[in-house]
Amino acid sequence: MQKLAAGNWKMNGLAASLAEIEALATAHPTPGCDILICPPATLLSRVSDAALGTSVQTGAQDCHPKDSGAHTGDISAAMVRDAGGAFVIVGHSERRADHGEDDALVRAKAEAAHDAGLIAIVCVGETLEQREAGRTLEVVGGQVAGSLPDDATAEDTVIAYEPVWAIGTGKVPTTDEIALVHADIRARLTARFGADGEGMRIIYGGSVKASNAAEIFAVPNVDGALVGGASLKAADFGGIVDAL
Ligand code: G2H
Repeated sequence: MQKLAAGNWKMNGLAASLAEIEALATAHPTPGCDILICPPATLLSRVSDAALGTSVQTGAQDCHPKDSGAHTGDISAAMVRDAGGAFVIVGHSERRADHGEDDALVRAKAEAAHDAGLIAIVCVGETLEQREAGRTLEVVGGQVAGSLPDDATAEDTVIAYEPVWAIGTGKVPTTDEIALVHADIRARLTARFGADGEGMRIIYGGSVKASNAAEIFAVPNVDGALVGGASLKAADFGGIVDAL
């Protein structure tokens, strides 16, 4: 399967950031992996235009489960597609925490993404408290079960495992810890989706940078990365792309 280097700019990026897209595309015209940038919604259209015809694909960081309507401040999956996006991140832990999103809502968002023809990147991950209580596999397994639509396929769905305590902290699980969780997710996906579960990409997120990317990508069942801070600069993100 083609691995995925996905950049999540979170609430960062202004018009000047478009130069980073140009630099990234120019430096990686024929990468050995899929390259994705998810800018803030305000920039999606312009980033998509800048990336058109290059190796860089674009996506959004969230979508509403409904197609349209009175939902102030939200954007629909169809709007993401209309703005040039091919992917959407759903259920990121920052949205689960900041906006009270639960598995049922995340699943509805993933279904909306699929209906609009988008690839959904469904995020899961345990808190430090849950890890220390020995509940990592139970929590992550429950999120995988509850957040994925029944008709998810290897083509339209990516799982992002992001331990909440590793996000933006510089702390990264050991490669053994990553291997254990990714293998457990893979087993659950295969049990539920068969061949599609075997082919579904499971990417790791949480303080990935160029200096630790190769080590993380060598872990079995790690099919790429979801990258926050280190995706903001083309030079930093390019180092991660090169490691895939
Ligand atoms: C995890 C990740 C991107 P960072 O949230 O989704 O962020 O790489 O900054 O830890």
